[in-house]
Amino acid sequence: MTTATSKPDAAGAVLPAAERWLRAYRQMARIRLFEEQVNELYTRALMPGLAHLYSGEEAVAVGICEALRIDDYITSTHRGHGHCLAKGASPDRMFAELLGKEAGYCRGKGGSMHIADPATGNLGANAIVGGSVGIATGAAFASKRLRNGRVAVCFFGEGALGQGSLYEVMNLAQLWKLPVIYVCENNLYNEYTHYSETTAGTILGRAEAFGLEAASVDGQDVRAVHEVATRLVNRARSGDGPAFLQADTYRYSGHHVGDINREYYRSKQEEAHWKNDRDPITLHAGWLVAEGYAMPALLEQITAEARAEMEAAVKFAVNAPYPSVDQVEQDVYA
Ligand SMILES: Cc1ncc(C[n+]2csc(CCOP(=O)(O)OP(=O)(O)O)c2C)c(N)n1
Repeated sequence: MTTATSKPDAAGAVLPAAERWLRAYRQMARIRLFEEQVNELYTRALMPGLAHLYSGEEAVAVGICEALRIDDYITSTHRGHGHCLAKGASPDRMFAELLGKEAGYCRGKGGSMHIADPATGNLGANAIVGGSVGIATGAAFASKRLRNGRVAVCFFGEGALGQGSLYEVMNLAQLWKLPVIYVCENNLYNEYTHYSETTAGTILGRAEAFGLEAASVDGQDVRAVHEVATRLVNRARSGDGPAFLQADTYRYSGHHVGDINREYYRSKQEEAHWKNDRDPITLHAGWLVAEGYAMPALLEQITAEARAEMEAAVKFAVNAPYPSVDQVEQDVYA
C-alpha cells in the first residue's frame, strides 16, 4: 500500500490514510458538483452576472487545503469556489452569495468573486488578477509577529505572473522569512491567451530569483499536491520561510460560464485529452479502488451524497430572501 504524508486534522490528530484519501475524493466531488450547479444557475438565468468555474483544477485546492489547519489563511482569485469549499466554506451561503441573497457570505452584495469566510481562514476571493498577493503576505507577516504559527497560502493563476506586486512581496517574504506559500495554478490560459505568449522564461525561475523554495507538481494528482504542500507548509510553519508552488492543471470550461465557443484559442482535442485522460477525480478514484481503500459503490455513494448536498444548497439559496432595500448602502465602501 502506498505511503503518503500524514495530514493533521484541526485538532492536530493524524487521519488514517483511508479516511484522508476518501475525504480528498469527497472534497473534489463536492467542488465539481458545486460548479455544475453554478453553470446550471447561469444557463437558467437564475444567477446575476458571471462566474469562473474551477472544474478540472480540484486536486490543487484540495491537495493544499488538506495540508492546512482550519486557522491557516488562504487568499483566492476570481476562480475561487474550489478554494472556498476546500477550506471549509458552506455551500448554502456560497450559493446564496451567488444569487445576491441576504444569507450569502457578503450578504449578497459581493457575488462569486468576493466570497470571504474568516471563520475558515479564507481572507477572500479577488476580482483583481494578482490582487491578493499583498493580503496573503500581510497575513503571513502578522502571523510571524504574533507567533501564532499560522501559514498563509496565496492562490493565483499564471496570469498574475505579470503583476509587479508579486515580485515586491516575494522579495519581502524571503527577506523576512514569512510563512507564506505562493501557489501558481497554471491552467495554461489567461482568459483566451496561452500563457507561453505572456510569460517569458520559466515560472519557477521567477521565484528562484528571490531565493524562495520553489517546486512544481502535477496538479491533477491530489496525493502529489498534498505531499509537496505538506512539506512546504511544515517548513513555513517551523520558520524556514516562504515557498512557491507551480501546479500544472487545466480548466475544463471557458474562462467564464459564458465562454462557450473556445475553438479559436484551444482545440476540442486538447479539452478531451484533459477530461478523458487527466481528470483528477477519475484518477484518484482509480487509485482508491486499486489500493483497496474503496469499492466503486462507496465512491458512487459519496458522489450521490455530494450531489444531494449541492442540490439542497441551491434550493436553500433560491428560496432565501434578498437583502431589504434599506440595506442597499450598508457594507458598501466603494
Ligand atoms: C489587474 C487585472 N487585469 C485584468 C483583469 C481581467 N482578467 C480577469 S481574469 C483574467 C485572466 C486571468 O488568468 P489567470 O491569472 O491565469 O487565471 P485563470 O483565469 O486562468 O484561473 C484577466 C486578464 C483583471 N481582472 N485584473
